[in-house]
Amino acid sequence: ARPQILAAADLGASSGRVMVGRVGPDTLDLTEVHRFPNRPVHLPEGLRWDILGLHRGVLDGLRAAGPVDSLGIDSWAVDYGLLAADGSLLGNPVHYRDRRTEGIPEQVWATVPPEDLYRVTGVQHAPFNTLYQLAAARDTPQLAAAERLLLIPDLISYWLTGEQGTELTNASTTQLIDPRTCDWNRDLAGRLGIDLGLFAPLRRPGDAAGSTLPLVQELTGQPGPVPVTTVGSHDTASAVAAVPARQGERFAYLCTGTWSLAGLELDAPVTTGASRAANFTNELGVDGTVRFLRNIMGLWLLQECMRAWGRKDIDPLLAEAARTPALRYVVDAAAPEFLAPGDMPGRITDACRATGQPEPRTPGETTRCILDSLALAHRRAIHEARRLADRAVDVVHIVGGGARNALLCQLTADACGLPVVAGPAEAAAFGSILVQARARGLPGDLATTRELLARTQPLTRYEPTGDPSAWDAAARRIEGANRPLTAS
Ligand code: LRH
Repeated sequence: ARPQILAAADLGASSGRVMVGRVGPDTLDLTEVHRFPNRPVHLPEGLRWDILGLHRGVLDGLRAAGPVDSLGIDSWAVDYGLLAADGSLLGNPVHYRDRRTEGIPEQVWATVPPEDLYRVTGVQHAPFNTLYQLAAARDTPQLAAAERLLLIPDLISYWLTGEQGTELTNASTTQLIDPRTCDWNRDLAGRLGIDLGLFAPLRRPGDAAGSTLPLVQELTGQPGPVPVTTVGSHDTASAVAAVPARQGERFAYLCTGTWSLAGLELDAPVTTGASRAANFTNELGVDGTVRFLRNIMGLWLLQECMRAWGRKDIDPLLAEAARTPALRYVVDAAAPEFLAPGDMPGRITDACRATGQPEPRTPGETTRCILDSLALAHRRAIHEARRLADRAVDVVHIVGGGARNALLCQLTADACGLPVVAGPAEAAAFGSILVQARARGLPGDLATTRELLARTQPLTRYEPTGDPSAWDAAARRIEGANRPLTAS
C-alpha cells in the first residue's frame, strides 16, 4: 500500500507551519511546506492574536502541500474565539499573555478555593487558564453575545469544515475538565457561573472532524474535499505523542519551544497536596494518557531578549554563550514575572541583582544566564516529577525547537545527571500526522508509532558531564526566589 500523505498545521506562539508527511508501517518523513510568523498585535484594549493571518497561513500551507489524504490542526493551549449565533467571530481572540487576568484568580478563589480547584481539575495554577480568562471576560459585550466558544485549533477547523467540536487534550487546559472522567466538570462550572453550553461537543484525537468546504477547496487547489482529522490539538499533547521512546523505556520529556514543558506521561492524574504545591499540571494526552508536567518559561526568555536587542540570528548568541563561564548567574525560569512581554533583559538583570548575584551585561552573558537557568529549571522539574509521581527515570527526551539547541541539550543532560536524547524538533507535527495515520488505518498504538519515530528519525544523544553539585549550589542561590507559576 502506498504511504498516507498527511498534513499537519501546527500553530506556535511565535510561528505557524504546515508540514506534509508520508506515513506507512516502515515509512515516516516530514517536510515543511509553509512557515509564517505569528505576531500578536498590541491594541489599546490589550494583546490580541492575529487569527485571520494565522488562518490565511493554514490555507496557504494547504495549497503549498499539494493533494493530501487528511489534515490535522494543533496550537498553543487555553485561548479561544467567541462566535455569534450566525457563526461569525466576535472580536479578536485574546492572547494568554494579556494582562486582563491580573487579580482574577483571587476573585475566583473566593468562590472555589485553590485546593478544591486543583483536586477536581488537576490543572496547575496559571493566570491564563481559560477558566480565569472567562472570569475576566464576564462583563464584556463579546461574551454576552456569544453562542459558542471554540479553542484556537477548533476555530480553524470550523473555518475549514463548517463543523464545530471541542478537542479533549486542549479542553483539559481550560481547567474545566475532570481528568478522571475526561468530561466537563459540571459542578465546578456551575459554581463559577460558566455556561458549558458555550462549548461544542467533545471529540478525541483520532475522531473525524469533517471535511473541507468547497470554498477551501477553491482557495487551496486541493482536488477534492480534504478530511480533517482530530489530533492532540494541544501542541504539547501532539509533541508528547511524538517522543521517540523505545518500548519499555523509563523516560521524562521536555517539550521545548516558547515554553519548556517538563514532565512524565502517566496513566492517572496525581492531584496530591504536594503536587499542587509544586504546581504540576495533569493535562490530558493522546490515548487516555495524562501529561504530568510543569510549565517553565522556556526559550521565550531568549526570544524576548532578542526582540529587545534587535537581534534576529540566534547562532552568534549561542556561540557567545558557549564561551561565557558556566553558572555565574541564574534566575528562576519558572517565575511569573517573566510571563508578560517587554524589557526581558532588564527583568533578568533585576532578578540577578535581587538574589545577590553578578549581573549579566552583554547579550552573550544574558543568553548564558538564560540557558543555565533553563537547564536548572529542567533539572528541578524532572526531579520533582519523579518524586511526586514516584517513578524512575533513565533518560530525558527533548523534543521541539530546543532539540536543535546543542548547548541547551548538553546543559540539560549535565544538570539532570541523565542522558538526553534530542529530537525530533518538529514533534508536534509528527504527533499530528501519526495520530491521523492511525485514525486512517495504520496499525499499532502509541508505543508502535514511537518506535517508528525512533527507527526513522535522526536523534542526538548527550551524556551527562561535569559535577552535579555545581547545579545544587546554583539552585541554592535562587532558592528563596523559586516559585512556580503561581500566586498562591
Ligand atoms: C505551548 C503551550 C503550553 C501551554 C501554553 C499556553 O505552546 O501550549 O503547553 O501551557 O502554550
